[in-house]
Amino acid sequence: MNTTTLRKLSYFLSLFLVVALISCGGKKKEDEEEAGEDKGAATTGTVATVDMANGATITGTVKLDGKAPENKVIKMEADPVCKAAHTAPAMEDHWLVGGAGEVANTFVYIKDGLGGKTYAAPGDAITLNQQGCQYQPHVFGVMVGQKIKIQNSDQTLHNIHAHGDKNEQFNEGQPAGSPAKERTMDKVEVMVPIKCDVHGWMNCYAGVLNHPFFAVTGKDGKFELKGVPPGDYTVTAWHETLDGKGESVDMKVTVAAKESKTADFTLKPQ
Ligand SMILES: [Cu+2]
Repeated sequence: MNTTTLRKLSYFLSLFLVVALISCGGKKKEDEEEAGEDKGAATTGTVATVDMANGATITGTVKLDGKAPENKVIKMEADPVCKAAHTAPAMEDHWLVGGAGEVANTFVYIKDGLGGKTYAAPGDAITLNQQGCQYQPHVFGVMVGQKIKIQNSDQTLHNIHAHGDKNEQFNEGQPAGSPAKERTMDKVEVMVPIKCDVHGWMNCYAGVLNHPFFAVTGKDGKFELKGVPPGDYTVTAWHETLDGKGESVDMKVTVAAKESKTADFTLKPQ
């Protein structure tokens, strides 16, 4: 082989290598894109199920640091039916605090860390009752698409007005004796205030999530989140007295499969 032939061979070999490298690079990129699509489908396009057998449990108590502000008596004279429904004076229910500072009606939920997973709503409805011209429950969680069954147990007219920012508002009268209404909310929103336009003191809150890892503390201040997938989370405690003040209390919690972790929250009286 003479020098010219060698040069030509070397040129074609280089060209071949460049083409081969480009092809490999392109293939790698395609593979990455496909993997990305698959990952996306796994985290955002599919509906996850709760694995109770392998999931972790996060439990805790919400306590108040300080003395609870006193609830005021609700003046129900404007509607004799409401007043007659109470043998003792009806009290506001902004603060339900136990002897050791346990705070009820705190909405505790996973705010971040589920990687965009969504979960199917349960078939069972959440019942929101209007009784004695107060809402029962005062704070509740509901999943996106889950039915909220709204009952009027009072012999008077109520008007349910949901003041969501992201969810469509609804504003409907419900006369005494009328059947329960069923409504759903279709956007994640913590919290949606619900009020009665007839009785100005009536208010409650719905926490709307696309996953089931939420709870409302009872009178013992306790909550439990079960079946939580292993991961790093922001768990948040919301209380109505913090609402509108730009605050809720966040806590970082990491859980492994089947692990039990404690996350105790302390609220400051507002
Ligand atoms: Cu009312």
